[in-house]
Amino acid sequence: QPEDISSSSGNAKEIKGGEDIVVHSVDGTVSSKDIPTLAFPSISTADFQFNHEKAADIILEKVEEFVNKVENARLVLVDLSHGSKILSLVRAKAAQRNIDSNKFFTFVGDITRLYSKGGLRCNAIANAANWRLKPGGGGANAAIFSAAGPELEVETKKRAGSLIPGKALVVPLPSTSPLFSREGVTHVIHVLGPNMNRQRPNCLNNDYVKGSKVLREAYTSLFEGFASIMN
Ligand code: AR6
Repeated sequence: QPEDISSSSGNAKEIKGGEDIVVHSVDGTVSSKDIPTLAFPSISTADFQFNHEKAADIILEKVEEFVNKVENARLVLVDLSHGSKILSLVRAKAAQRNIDSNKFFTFVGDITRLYSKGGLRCNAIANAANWRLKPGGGGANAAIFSAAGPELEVETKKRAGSLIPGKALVVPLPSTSPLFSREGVTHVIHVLGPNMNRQRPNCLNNDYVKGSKVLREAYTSLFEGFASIMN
C-alpha cells in the first residue's frame, strides 16, 4: 500500500509523483489525508484546443479566489507527463502569485491512479467532459469513465442527460466503483469547458472573449461543486 503524504516534523518536503509537495506541519503531526482534496485536469486545453497561456491565467485566477475563501481544502492540477506545458505554465505563474502551496499544487500522474500509483489522496476528481456526458472519446473523460466502471454512467444519467459549456455536475460514486474502493474517490465532478476544436460540437471559432468567460464559469462551477461536498 502506498503511504499517504504525511509528516511528523515541521516543514518536511516530499517528492511524490515527481512533483514537489511541501507538507506543512504546525507543531506536531499533520496528515494530509483528512484534508478535502480535489484533483482536476486542465479543462479544454487538449482535445478542445484552448490556448494554454490564457487557460493558465484563468486557472490561477480561479484557484486563488477559491483558496482565499476556503480554509481547509486542497486543489491539485494534474496532467499525465512531466513535459506538460500547462503544468509548467501554471507552476511558473503560481510562483509569481501569493498562493499557499499547501492549498494548491501541481501533480504528474494519471487522474484515475492518484492514490494507488502516486500516494495522493483525493476525495473528488474533475472530469473534462463532453456535452452528452458520454463515456469514451479520449483524454481524461475516457480514462475516468473506464476506471470508474459502469457505475459512473448510471449515476451520471440519474442526474443529467447533458451539460452546457461552463457548467459542472457533481456525481457521487457508489462504493462498488473501483475509483472509490481503490483510489478513495467519492465524487466525480463533470465539467464542460469551451471548445475551440472545429471537429467537436459547439466550436467557438477562436472567440476568446466568449471562450475565456466560459472557462472562468467552468472553474467557478467546478469549485462550487467541490465546496458543496466538502463536509
Ligand atoms: N490523467 C490526468 N490528466 C489527463 C488524463 C489522465 N488520465 N488524460 C488526459 N489528461 P482532455 P478537453 C489531461 O482532452 O480539452 C474528451 O474526448 C490532458 O493532458 O481530456 O477539455 C471529452 O469527451 C489535458 O491537460 O479535455 C471531450 O469531448 C487535460 O487532461 C473532450 O475530450 C484535458 O484534456 C474534452 O476536451
